[in-house]
Amino acid sequence: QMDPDERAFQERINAGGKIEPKDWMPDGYRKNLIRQIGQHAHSEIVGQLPEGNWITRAPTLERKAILLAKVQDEAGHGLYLYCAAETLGITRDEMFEALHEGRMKYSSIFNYPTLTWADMGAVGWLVDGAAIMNQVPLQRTSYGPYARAMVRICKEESFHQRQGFDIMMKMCNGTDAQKKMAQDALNRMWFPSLMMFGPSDENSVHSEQSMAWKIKMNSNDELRQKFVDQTAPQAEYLGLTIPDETLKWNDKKGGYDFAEPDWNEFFDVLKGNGPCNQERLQTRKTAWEDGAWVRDGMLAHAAKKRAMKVA
Ligand code: FAQ
Repeated sequence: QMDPDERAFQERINAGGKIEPKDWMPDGYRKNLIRQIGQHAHSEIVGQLPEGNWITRAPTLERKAILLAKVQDEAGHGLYLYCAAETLGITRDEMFEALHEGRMKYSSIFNYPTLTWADMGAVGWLVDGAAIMNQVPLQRTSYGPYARAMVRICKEESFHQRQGFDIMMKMCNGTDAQKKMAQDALNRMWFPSLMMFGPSDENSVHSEQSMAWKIKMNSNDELRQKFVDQTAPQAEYLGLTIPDETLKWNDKKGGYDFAEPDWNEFFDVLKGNGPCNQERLQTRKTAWEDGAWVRDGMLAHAAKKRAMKVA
């Protein structure tokens, strides 16, 4: 028997209503949202690292300016998302602590290295492409602050995706060596990009409840299929080959058949054993420790100002 508060809450969600920070909400709704928004925020912040790696080595001034702006946008996305999570009663410090202690995750994709300039193209094209596929529906998510944060984030992500595709086009129309680099980046990024949508529906622990609460609007497999359907023709346009021999248009289902990623690899990366997990987490911890003097200084300044007001 559903509690009357919970029933009213579910009815409001079913009718397309938004839940706002001060509204009553079930404990599980709050917890699940903190988990998802917090992990999303961490992904944006950790997600700066693979591309940050190439800012100093961008091939032209224009490419450098674009990449710098893109990486800065990701910082902004992280900050709006931390704010959205804070409206649910968790502090930013608590979320950082959970990240640093391995109690909160960030997207598996950022545990892979970016080895060549073509990876900047592949990340924008595929990783931002997958992110948009997942985030456009989240603009209609039931929690108001999260839905509103998604509107601006999606606009910026579309620009990111276009800039990635533009790098790929340039490289694919370049020398043989450049085209080879583009193909190599696609080969390495393809399956990790498919993993961004999460485990298959049957192994997704949160999907059912999250979809009932409209914290999530689509299942992991639904979005993965849409991503493949969108991306396969783009690869063809670039003259690149997706590293999946089974990839084939299926007229009956109106979508592509494709190979699943290696789920053992996925769960292993989640456990911390991906190629860059340790490096990424250590970079974040070091940044936090190195920033301690700034936080201390600001707190001391605020305390001094407060004391002056009292006096
Ligand atoms: N990586 O039950 P489910 C970006 C975990 S975009 C790591 O299916 P759920 C932009 C999951 O947390 C990337 N962990 O989970 C950018 C859960 O573990 P938990 C971020 C994953 O939440 C681009 C367990 O597996 N986007 O950053 C992954 O219903 C370029 C069971 O899974 C978002 O976060 C994974 N790939 O569905 C930045 C979007 N998949 O928490 C820089 C919002 C699953 O119980 C450069 N989030 N897990 O310990 C979502 O839509 C969902 O949370 C999913 C996962 C779809 C990611």
